[in-house]
Formats: sequence, C-alpha cells, structure tokens
Amino acid sequence: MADFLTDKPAQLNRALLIGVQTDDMTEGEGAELLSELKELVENLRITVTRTELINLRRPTPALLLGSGKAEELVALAKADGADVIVFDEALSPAQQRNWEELSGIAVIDRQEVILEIFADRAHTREAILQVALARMEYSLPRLTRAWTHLSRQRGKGAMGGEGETQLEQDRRIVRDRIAHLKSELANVVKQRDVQRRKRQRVPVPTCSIVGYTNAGKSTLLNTLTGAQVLAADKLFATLDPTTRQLVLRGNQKLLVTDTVGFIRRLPHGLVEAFKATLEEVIVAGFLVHVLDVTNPNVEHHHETTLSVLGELGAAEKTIVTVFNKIDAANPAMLQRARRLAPDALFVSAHPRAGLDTLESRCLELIAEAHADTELLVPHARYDVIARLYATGHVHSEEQEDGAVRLHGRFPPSQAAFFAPFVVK
Ligand SMILES: Nc1nc2c(ncn2[C@@H]2O[C@H](COP(=O)(O)OP(=O)(O)OP(=O)(O)O)[C@@H](O)[C@H]2O)c(=O)[nH]1
Ligand SMILES: [Mg+2]
Repeated sequence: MADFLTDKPAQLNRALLIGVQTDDMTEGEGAELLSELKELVENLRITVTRTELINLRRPTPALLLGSGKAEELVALAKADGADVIVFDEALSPAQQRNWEELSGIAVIDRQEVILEIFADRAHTREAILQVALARMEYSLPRLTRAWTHLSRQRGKGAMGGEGETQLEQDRRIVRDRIAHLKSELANVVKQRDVQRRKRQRVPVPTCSIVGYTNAGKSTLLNTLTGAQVLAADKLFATLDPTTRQLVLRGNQKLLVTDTVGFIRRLPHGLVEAFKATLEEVIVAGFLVHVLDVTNPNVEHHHETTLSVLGELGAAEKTIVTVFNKIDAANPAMLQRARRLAPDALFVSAHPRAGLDTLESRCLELIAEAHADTELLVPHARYDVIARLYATGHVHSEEQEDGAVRLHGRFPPSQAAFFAPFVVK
C-alpha cells in the first residue's frame, strides 16, 4: 500500500494561524472563529506562534488572499520558525497547493485540523472507520499536495512527468479504499441497528443529549446515571454514542444517549460520516440540548447545534434546552442565556445542581409522548399494526371480528397516522 495512506503524521510543532473577516460576517465573528481555531490547533499539541486576522473583501482563486498579503504572511511564518500555516477558511485543493509552493511548509485548513482531532480521538471500530473515510474523501482531490494529513507524506514526485502515472495510481488506491471503508462501515452500522431494534422492543422511552463540544454532555450523563463516560476538558472527547439507563421517579425508565459534540464549520465529510452515529438522535423520543452558559460564544453554539440538527433531519423534535455550568457563571451570563432561550433550564452537571428540575421535565415529556391509547385496526390495515409495533409500544393485542384491538402508545409525531384508528 502506498505510504501516504499509512504514514504516521510527521510532528508539526509551530503554527501561524490565519483567520478572515468578510463583509457577510457579523462584527467580531472572524476574531471569534480564529480564537476557536487556536483552541482546536492547540488540541493537537501544536504551538501557535501567531494569529493573523485578515479583512477579506474579494477572495482570489489562486491564494484566497492577495499575493502581496500572502508574501507578507509567509515572511511572518518564516520569522517565527513556523512549520505549518493554518487557515480558518476552507481552502480549495488548488489554493492549498499554491500556498505550499509559495511557503515551502505545510498549509492546512480548519477542516483538516478537525479531521486530525477526530482521528486522534477515535477508538471504536465504527469511529475509526468513519474518520478514515472522511479523511480519504478529503484527501482525494488533494493528492498532488506536498503534505496531507499534517505530514510530509509525499515528496514533490507526484507532480509532472513520471509522477502523473503515480498520481493516477494513488487516486485509484484511495478510491478503492473509500469503497472498502464504506462497505465495512455499512456492516458495522447494520450490527448496531440490530442492537437498537432489540432495545426498542423494550418499552423504554429514549432521549439524546446533544450540543456543542465541551458543553458538558458526558458529565451530565455521568451525573444523571452514574455512568463512566470519558468527560474531559478537550474538544470532541466523545466520538461514539453511549447509552445508559436513567431511573426517574416512580421507577420510570429512560434511555439516555450521549453524542459527539457539534462545532462550527464541521467538515461536510464528517457530518456525512457521523450521520450513522447520530442516528441515535433521529430515533430519540426527545433531545436534551446542553449549552455551556459560561462560554462567550454561547449564541453561536446554540445556532450551530440547531443547524446541525436540521441537517440530520431532527429539527422537529422536542428539545429541552439546558444551560450547564451555572456553578461557574456570573449573573450577566445567566441573563444573556435567558434572553437566548427563555424556556431553558439552568443546571450544573458537576457539582450537581438543578438536575431534579431536568428530571421532572423529562417525566412530563415521557407522559405526554406515551399516553396509553386503545386502537381498533381492521385486519386489512396490517400496515397500521406493523407501524405501531415499529414506532410505538404495544401492551396487548386481542383479535376481534375482522379487526385487532390494541392497547399501547405511539410517538406524537405519528399521531395523524394513527388518529383514524383511536377508539380511546
Ligand atoms: N464548572 C463546571 N464544569 C463542568 C460542568 N459540567 C462539565 N464541566 C466540565 O466541562 C468539560 C467538558 O465536559 P464534557 O462532559 O467532556 O463535555 P462534552 O459536552 O461531553 O464534550 P465533547 O464530548 O467533547 O463533545 C470538562 O472539563 C468538565 O469537567 C459543570 O456543571 N460545571
Ligand atoms: Mg462528551
């Protein structure tokens, strides 16, 4: 196998970060994204030597920035002894290549940084496959670069002459590998589906915890259920869904799933790759959206999570908004949060505070969603019976003349479908 697929990333140590502020951004947005990029890069144990925010009027196809500005930035990178330039904006494969030729060092963008962090954190088979797939898809149009995946994986040999055929070979290898990863992933997902279906047969309501990375989702799951999920002050601590049972008042059970953190400008390939993982979000009865009330960018986090949920097709779900970390918040932060989401709950996952209110809210939602009903379904409508078993819970089933009498419950989203058959 070609070495660029298996190479361990060469250690890059010192980075110059470049962010842009464009006309269509709100004031200060470029700076905010840049400081977030700094955190992401530092997560890879790379020292940030300097951050530069550029006012960008008209992006250029060759280098994104004007060539004078580009020369200036390369000189700064050299003066700092940087071995990598990181852009917050997505660079096209051509722009990336041009920058690398101009600077003679690695040039990457936010997407590649995020892919790298995910690669670092992936432990289970599914997460490893998903990240590998996203990386392959990212690298395919970029194979002529001198550097990929933060490493000096290829010399300049791939460019021109004899290299051309090498490039063709590389592309084929990557395409084959993508196809292979996809089929392997499909198998893993199928197995997880079987497990989930087993779980659904047990009439236990479900919810998923979603939110921006580092909001405290895993900590909340741990405190609520006494689980042992890795919670850490680093981005994307969680890559795989973990489901634990929470026992609420009156012995009401609720299955709670922790999920991967969301982030602005999540590489598209990753959203695609993680859709399978995030299916837990789609099938959940309701969502608990956790926000870090102390984070100065909490509004953007709120918006990002809602938009990723939209992409997943989960925008219509009932969402309980929860501001976490009130133990570390000041009154101004709380006020700002209240303005952002007036119906939200305020909690602290660790040390524990306000969680009883959250549990009560969960109980209310379960009661609403799972009110028992009686349905009378003609035998001819076997599809209705099948759907009730698939999406709801059936307590009992009695055969009558030409019809089946069922006691059970169905999710509110299915109310219109089942309404004609409800007798009580
Ligand atoms: N002060 C305070 N810190 C908290 C609270 N809840 C979580 N944290 C801290 O916030 C950091 C992130 O917590 P996690 O639970 O890993 O966050 P997460 O949302 O699961 O993060 P990802 O898995 O990366 O998406 C950790 O250092 C926690 O200790 C809280 O209520 N108060
Ligand atoms: Mg987590």
